[in-house]
Amino acid sequence: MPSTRYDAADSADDTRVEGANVDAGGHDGTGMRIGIVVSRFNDIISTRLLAGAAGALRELGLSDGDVAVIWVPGAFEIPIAARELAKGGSVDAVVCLGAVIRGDTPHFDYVAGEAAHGVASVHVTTGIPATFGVLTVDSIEQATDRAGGKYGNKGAEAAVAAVEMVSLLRELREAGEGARGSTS
Ligand code: INI
Repeated sequence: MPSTRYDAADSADDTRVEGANVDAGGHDGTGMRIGIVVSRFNDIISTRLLAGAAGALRELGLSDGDVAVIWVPGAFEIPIAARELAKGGSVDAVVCLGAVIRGDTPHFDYVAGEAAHGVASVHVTTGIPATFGVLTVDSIEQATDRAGGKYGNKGAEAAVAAVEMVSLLRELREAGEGARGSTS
């Protein structure tokens, strides 16, 4: 089982900063619905990222039925699938997974850049958090190190970030509604 590099003791639930009002989401994913969009290109890496993400979501209390996995051809196609999932209303967050590995041409920059901008635009335009577990690396070795190797599993980290963001946004939205209610 790939390492998740996630330790409940480091959970954002326990975040305290002297003199600052730090609000951070929790890590209880029970009852959340999460979509995972994963690219087939470099699937030797993306399947490991997917295993890491699925394992982390299970650890955080989601049942397998609450996790939808959507495959796309490459990282370039991740944003449009993530956006459709987010707009569809069937998920609370989308975890985006893939591996873009630098070659000898500028292709890498276009694919990696569009994947990153596209995923960021999903949460900006839909209000549904979309997390970025797409590796952008120079070599297959660097990718392996980050897909369950010596630098952990970025798929698991993106899954933990998704649960944390769903929880945080719920808190912020409830607080916003409370504040509006108290002035009316
Ligand atoms: N897609 C990836 O996910 N990773 C890559 O490293 C990659 N490279 O190197 O070309 C890649 N290209 C395919 C791209 O994402 C699209 O699927 C393709 O261009 C069709 O639109």
